Amino acid sequence: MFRRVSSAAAAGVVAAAVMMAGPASAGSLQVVVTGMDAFGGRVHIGIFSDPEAFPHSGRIDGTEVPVFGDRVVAEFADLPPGEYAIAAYYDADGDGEFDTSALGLPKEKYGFSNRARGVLGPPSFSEAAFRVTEGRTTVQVAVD
Ligand SMILES: [Ca+2]
Repeated sequence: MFRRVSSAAAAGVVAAAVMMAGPASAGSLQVVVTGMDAFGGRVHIGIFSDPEAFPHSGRIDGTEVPVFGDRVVAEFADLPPGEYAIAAYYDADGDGEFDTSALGLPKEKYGFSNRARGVLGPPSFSEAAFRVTEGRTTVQVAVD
């Protein structure tokens, strides 16, 4: 009986500590994108958390990084811990669009977290998903 009371009290202390931590409980995410084969253009990186919408909509954060070499690095701060997936593409001609052929086939390089590759379409969220925890998480994405 005493044991039960003390563990409940301990849980209360932990809960209070977590609540007081506030923004410190958020994670940061470093995304490293590789596979660009030219100088110029921009890498577009999108972060998703909605399994139903990925990767067509529901982008919760994202950025564009100019390409001056074979890799770019982007940092995202204040992400609540949880599951995320990344979609990235290399906008080689810098027109702000992911270029596709008349048949809808990609003409520019793209990639997802976990090196996920869909068959006849993008991968599912679960195939590309990774976990962000408190502290820093680094994820690599190769465009191809
Ligand atoms: Ca383009």
